[in-house]
Amino acid sequence: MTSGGGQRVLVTGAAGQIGTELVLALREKYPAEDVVAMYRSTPLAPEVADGGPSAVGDVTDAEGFARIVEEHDIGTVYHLAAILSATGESNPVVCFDVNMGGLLNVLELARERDLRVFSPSSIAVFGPDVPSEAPQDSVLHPTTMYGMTKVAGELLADYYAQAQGVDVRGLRYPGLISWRTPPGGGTTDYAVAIFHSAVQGQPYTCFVRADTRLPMMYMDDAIRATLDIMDAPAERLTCPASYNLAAVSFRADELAAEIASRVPGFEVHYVPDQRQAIADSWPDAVVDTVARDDWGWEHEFGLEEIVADMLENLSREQQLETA
Ligand code: NAD
Ligand code: AKB
Repeated sequence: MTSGGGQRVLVTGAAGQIGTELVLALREKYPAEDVVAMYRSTPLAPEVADGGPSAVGDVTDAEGFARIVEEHDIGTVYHLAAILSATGESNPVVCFDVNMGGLLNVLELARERDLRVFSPSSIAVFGPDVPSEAPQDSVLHPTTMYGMTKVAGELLADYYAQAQGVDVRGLRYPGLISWRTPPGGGTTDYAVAIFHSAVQGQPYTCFVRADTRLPMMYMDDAIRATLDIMDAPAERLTCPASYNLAAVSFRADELAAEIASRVPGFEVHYVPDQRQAIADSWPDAVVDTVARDDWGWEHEFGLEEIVADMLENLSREQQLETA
């Protein structure tokens, strides 16, 4: 076990899109009873709830969170509980409270109890003034509250690492595509919702323009990157809390065309809403050569592989539901 203070691992936000899959992956890597799934109101997926320990709590409640860490003998926290970009623009104060207050509670406890921390960042740290392919070292002027909390979260993580000696690591995930758990209120959610319509034989109404190009990644790659960066030797990491991470970039209509090549007759209509402005504020792609050089990051899934795997898994799930 690679934890600091205690023996076990805690995943906050364990009912979410990433948390569900990360808990399952960690329970493959470590004994299942050593991986605690923490959630608030959204229930855990049955395979997470039934496969090991869990705890109910709110990351903005410092005392309650400390109790969970103490009771479960936690040494490493994968801190995924957050409010994402689209929900964050509807509720900016809640977004600030959860994303900043929750992270501060996690990092303070990490300082007191010698915990290791994974704290994800996002392509949302970038604003409209970066090049269309954002380099690792860019100006960070996001236009959303979510992006602002991610920039401040990276700075907070760097502060706790440098001034307080906390081992905290993080990745700037692109939009993540997965079939097991629906995404929780982000701008890149169209790249998941489109598959659900396709397997149901329905047309999809896409909330961004056809020519919207964003950085994306399959969940399998994101989970592998998460486990790899936590295992990487500290001396290899030149920007431990804020690595650009890339896999593929595609326009919404390129994704639709790839799906239509496997689902004949599939139709997409484009009706942009307020999420278009968020998508337009993010870069088309990110440059992740520093992650590749520092700790050997390589993605495995391109657009074709993502589409094939998504359609296969969602079709199987749908057949099971209707059987
Ligand atoms: P999600 O919305 O699917 O899950 C987040 C979970 O946090 C939810 O289950 C929610 O109930 C929980 N939560 C919210 N407020 C809470 C609180 N106060 N206390 C406890 N739990 C609370 O999000 P996700 O997509 O799994 O994202 C996880 C992390 O990864 C976030 O930090 C997010 O910013 C980051 N990220 C995600 C993506 C992506 O495409 N999914 C991309 C970039 C970065
Ligand atoms: C969102 O769209 O908010 C997330 C992200 C890229 O951070 N998927």
